[in-house]
Amino acid sequence: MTRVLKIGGSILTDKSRELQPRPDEIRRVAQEIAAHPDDVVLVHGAGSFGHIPAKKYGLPQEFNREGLRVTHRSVAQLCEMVIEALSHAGVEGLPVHPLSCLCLRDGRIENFFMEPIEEMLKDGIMPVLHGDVAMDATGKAAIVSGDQLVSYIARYLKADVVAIGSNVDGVLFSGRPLPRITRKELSQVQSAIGGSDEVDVTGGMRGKLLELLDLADLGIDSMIFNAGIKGNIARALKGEYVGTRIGGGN
Ligand code: IP8
Repeated sequence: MTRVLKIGGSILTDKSRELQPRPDEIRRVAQEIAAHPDDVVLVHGAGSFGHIPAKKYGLPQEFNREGLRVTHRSVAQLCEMVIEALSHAGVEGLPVHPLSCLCLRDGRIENFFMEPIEEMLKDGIMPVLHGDVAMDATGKAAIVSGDQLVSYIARYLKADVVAIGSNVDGVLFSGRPLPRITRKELSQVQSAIGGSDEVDVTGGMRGKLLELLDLADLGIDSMIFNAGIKGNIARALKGEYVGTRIGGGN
């Protein structure tokens, strides 16, 4: 059972303060993942390690070489903390930095060298990816969100479980999480679905939903759930739909 799990940067970091991890939450998340570690590709958001430096340097609208370097360096640091916590929880993971293995065109993944991820899975190693800066064949500076990575990887690996954990209970409509959403229903709820309250250069909840609806169009359902609630990550990894299910099911 191949599983693609994303844990949002709002869980792992304090998104209002640059380079501010939440060590207790990183540890808890690692322990929950360690309870169901097999065939999991882990993607984490950039949180305040990515969105704040990216915004400071005007990425992705402006091409800023220093901004690319500084932003990548700090998201890689967060990735290292996640891998360290996983190792303490008994799971060996390795970093797969998107900057070095994929290329975008107009902000969308065009080429992605997936073999290292497949080999790691075969060898019982958890690949750990993250939202990152990336090169774009059109010459623009670019950012690849963890959500876009989830959607691409889930499609490529034909994942059985696809789950995006954020700090809200799912896709909220009138303050309540929708149990399920399909593309047909999107127009009715779209105006109520926001971006993000914090600094976010990749589109917040709307960005997640659009990525996952693309996946649902290919027959792969997914979920957006609250990873801040203890136990939810384990439930999601077992394939239980928590939060909002994206897609129509079979
Ligand atoms: O937190 C954003 O990734 P996300 C990546 O998954 C950067 O949206 C560098 C801001």
